[in-house]
Amino acid sequence: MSQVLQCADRPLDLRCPQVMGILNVTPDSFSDGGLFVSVDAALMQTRRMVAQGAAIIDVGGESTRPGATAVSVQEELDRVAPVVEAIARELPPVIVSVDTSKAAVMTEAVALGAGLINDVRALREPGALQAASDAGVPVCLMHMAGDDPRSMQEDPHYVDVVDDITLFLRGRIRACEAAGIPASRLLLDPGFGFGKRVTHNLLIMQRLREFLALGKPLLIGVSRKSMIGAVLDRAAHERLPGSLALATMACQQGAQIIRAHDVAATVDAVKMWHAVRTVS
Ligand code: 7PM
Repeated sequence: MSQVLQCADRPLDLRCPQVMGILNVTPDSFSDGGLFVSVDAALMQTRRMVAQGAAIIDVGGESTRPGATAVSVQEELDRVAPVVEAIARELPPVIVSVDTSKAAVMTEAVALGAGLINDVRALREPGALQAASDAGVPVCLMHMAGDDPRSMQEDPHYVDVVDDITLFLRGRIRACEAAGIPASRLLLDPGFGFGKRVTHNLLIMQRLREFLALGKPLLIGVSRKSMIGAVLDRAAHERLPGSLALATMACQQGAQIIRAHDVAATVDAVKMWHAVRTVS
């Protein structure tokens, strides 16, 4: 596994864990009446996350919330494209990740400077494999039970949750390789919360190191997720300590990218873990 991942023109050092800051560009987070996304507000939040140590900014225009309504290609492009372009232009060396499942959004975002594709559907939408292959940037393949966030939590069932996710990811790695995406360009993510019960999520964290057998860098998203709410009985805004505990456990088991809302606190946790890891 290479220690530096080339994300378009920007290198990502994976010798120590890196933090990916979450930037939602759905109109409910940054809008003036719910119709458009404010590029200024997005840039302001991005500058703060970069100053706090985020190496990657994950720009997402489709809400993957269970029960959320689907977004058209044009609407997602309208939300994401101006923000991707502005960040890539104004804030190098941060890497822009585009959180999308749509081929056209991948193509356009990478043309505007995105250096990473983050797809919660692992390139299963029409044209996505080819678009990602042509884009030439790294891709994070995430596991989701089924392919629709609206129904994924209805009755999640696994024989063995870690083995089943491993099998799924292995299949998607093969599909990527068949589409001409080099093995060195893939990242994997077990998809905490995406079609999993609380016990499934806890088991995935308990056994996270098993995914290293697939030979790819691991990206982990646990920030403020409902598994923390369920264990601790905390509302979303009270889940930072739980998020940091899980982020640290993920680092300890070899995860290399931590996707987080609270960048400053997550960077501190990761740095503390790394200091202990490397002292001699
Ligand atoms: C509602 C429910 C809002 C869930 C937002 C979410 C991941 C991701 C998301 C992840 C990767 C969230 C999720 N989660 N991409 N996108 N891995 N690669 O909590 O775990 O941010 S959206």
